[in-house]
Amino acid sequence: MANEHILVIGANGQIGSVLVAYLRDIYGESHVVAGDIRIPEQEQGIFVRLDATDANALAAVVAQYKITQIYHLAAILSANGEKEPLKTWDINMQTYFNVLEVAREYRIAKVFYPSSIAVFGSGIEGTALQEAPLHPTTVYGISKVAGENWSQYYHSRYGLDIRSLRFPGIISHQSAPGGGTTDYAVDIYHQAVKGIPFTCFLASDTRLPMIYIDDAIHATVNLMEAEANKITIRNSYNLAAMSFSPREIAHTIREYLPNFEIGYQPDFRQSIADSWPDDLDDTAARTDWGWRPAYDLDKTTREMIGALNQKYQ
Ligand code: AKB
Repeated sequence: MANEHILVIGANGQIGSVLVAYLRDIYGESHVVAGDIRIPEQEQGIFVRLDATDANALAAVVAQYKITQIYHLAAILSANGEKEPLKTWDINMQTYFNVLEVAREYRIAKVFYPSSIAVFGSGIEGTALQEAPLHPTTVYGISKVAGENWSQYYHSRYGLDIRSLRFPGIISHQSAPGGGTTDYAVDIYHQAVKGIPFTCFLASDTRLPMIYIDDAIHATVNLMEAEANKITIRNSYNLAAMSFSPREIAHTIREYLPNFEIGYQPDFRQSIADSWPDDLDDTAARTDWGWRPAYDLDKTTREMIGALNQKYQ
């Protein structure tokens, strides 16, 4: 472990900002390099300004810090992606090709690639099985399906140890999510704690799979630390924790903040949400490397309201 040198690309994003601190606790501060195109408000530990579309810049960081593992978290998400489809495809794919190639050339031991529930689309009613057909409706989803297939290809052709999770919407208080369809489930807590009525961009009964950030981080690191012979899925593992609608999350918030008000004005994100499954079957993750979520909706609401109360005090 002491010899690991980890690069997190997209370190200032919703997952990265929590993952970097978690990895530094495990591996030591000097063993984790945070890379992002955006300079962080507060620099802690090693930070490199990195545009992951620049293959040479990425290779220079990998060589300089003798990187042995890469977590590639940079991507344009589902809702923002629909505003500029071709740019989204270019950025999501170029950055991943650069990671795959640098990993091959520098013999990186392990790569983490986040996939998403956005890989699913029409043809699934209710719960998406691990082997469900993938017919994404967004350019983000298309890029994630392509990324999953390229992961499988680099694994079988070059033996690259790439591990991946199909993340549900992630709920966190540490940083704002950036341009996804599940963002409402974070924004709603901020508004509720500030005492402002919330207008939801999805209809009241739109159920989507979600996960609390601590569970998302544990799943990521547990998958990366599992023995290689336990990993039977080389495109991406379904990952499930909870599933709820805007009406249900509002109901749990009212248990803490009884005056909280919510209204509904569905926009273009409704059709994206409608194309995603209500829930995922994550039996493979549970069986192969022991995945178990610790947070349901009630526990998530308690954590979010507690943390945001402190933030806005
Ligand atoms: C999004 O909404 O685009 C993301 C995701 C589910 O991958 N949060």
